[in-house]
Amino acid sequence: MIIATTHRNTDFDGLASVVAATMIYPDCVPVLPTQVNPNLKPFLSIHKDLFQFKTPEEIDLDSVSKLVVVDINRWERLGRIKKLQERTELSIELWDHHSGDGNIACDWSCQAETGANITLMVNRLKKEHKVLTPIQATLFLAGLYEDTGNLTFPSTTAEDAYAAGWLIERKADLGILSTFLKPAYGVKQKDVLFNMLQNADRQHINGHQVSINCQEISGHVESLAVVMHMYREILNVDAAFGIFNNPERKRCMVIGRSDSDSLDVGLVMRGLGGGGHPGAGSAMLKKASPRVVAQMIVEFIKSGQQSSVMVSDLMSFPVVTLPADTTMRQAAVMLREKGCTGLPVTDADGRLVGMLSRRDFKRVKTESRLDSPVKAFMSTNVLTIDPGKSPMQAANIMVKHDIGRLPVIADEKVVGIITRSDTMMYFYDLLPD
Ligand SMILES: [Mn+2]
Repeated sequence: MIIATTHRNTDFDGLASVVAATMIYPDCVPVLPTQVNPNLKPFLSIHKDLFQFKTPEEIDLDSVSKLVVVDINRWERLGRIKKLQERTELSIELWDHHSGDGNIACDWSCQAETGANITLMVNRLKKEHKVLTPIQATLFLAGLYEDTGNLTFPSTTAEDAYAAGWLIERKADLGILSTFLKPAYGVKQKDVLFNMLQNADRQHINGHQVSINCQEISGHVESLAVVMHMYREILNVDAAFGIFNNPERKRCMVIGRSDSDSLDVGLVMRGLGGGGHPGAGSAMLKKASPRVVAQMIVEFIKSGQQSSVMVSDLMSFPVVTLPADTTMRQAAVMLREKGCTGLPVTDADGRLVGMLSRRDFKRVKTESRLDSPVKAFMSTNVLTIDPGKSPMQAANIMVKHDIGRLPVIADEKVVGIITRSDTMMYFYDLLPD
């Protein structure tokens, strides 16, 4: 007998991958762990007659000749199926998209770091020109969307997006999908979040609002990343760190989320022996006291390891400024010559007093008014930014006030100017070195 199975606390990706396995391996019996994620239950009860899942208890393990493991690479996550580990003559095939240390030795495997495991299996189905029903396509897309956050998580690859396109072509039902796809946020996660909010703290570190929260957890709690994401959003801090201490297992899981590009969570996590990228990261520490871990996080942030790119790196300088008594006629020539849509206006000491833009010429009604000084037409309510601020902060101000440029001010002097396109170039990583 061939069986296909996946991890306990099965998610849509695991479920979809088990169903895909039955299409790839003829006569394969799909085995679903008894414990599945809460959001799978309504789907399973509606589609009960369609998928003939067996529980591990219903399987005569002695008659299993081949085991297909999907969306996991560790025996201890397989529940009762783990007993097959002792069998020597068993053939094992593995489909897994998790990086790192698995412990299932297999005869054949398909492993790649895609955002979802179902992507690997969809690629095979595509190659074999398999025909999918709309229900299968919907289930597969549910798995793909859940694991990639609708293709938004940084782990998402182009392969995932191609697979999604292929599934939509095969009539995956997006309406049904949104009904079943709720974040993996169940009772356990709700309890953790509730406890975290009850003793939430805020600290000011290096100009950042940061919250560091220690929680004791027991057993395995999935989706703590989702909890951290919500926690940071509710507290509305720049960055949030959750230290989840599991005394039985003598280990601490640290998860960080940041919304500020000047606080790189990935760097902090690398300092703790983990990893990640600027917005999200995690680390696993053995035998560490949560209090010490919290101190380490504070130290890493204080030591100013954080990113690096500032407004001063992106701004243009020197800046052409208009003395306040320049006439509108002269200013028009300047704007045309410099090819810009606005210029800062300064007083005799070089201090910023206003901003003149092309728009302001609309208020020049008569020819003679062109001889009036710019200070009569400029806007005096000028927003500025410090050279040490982050590109994200500059972009936030420009978006919020719908302006295209910000004068950069240091010691009351205009030292540069940063435009919307400067920040766009930075976000899309298009800056010349
Ligand atoms: Mn997965």
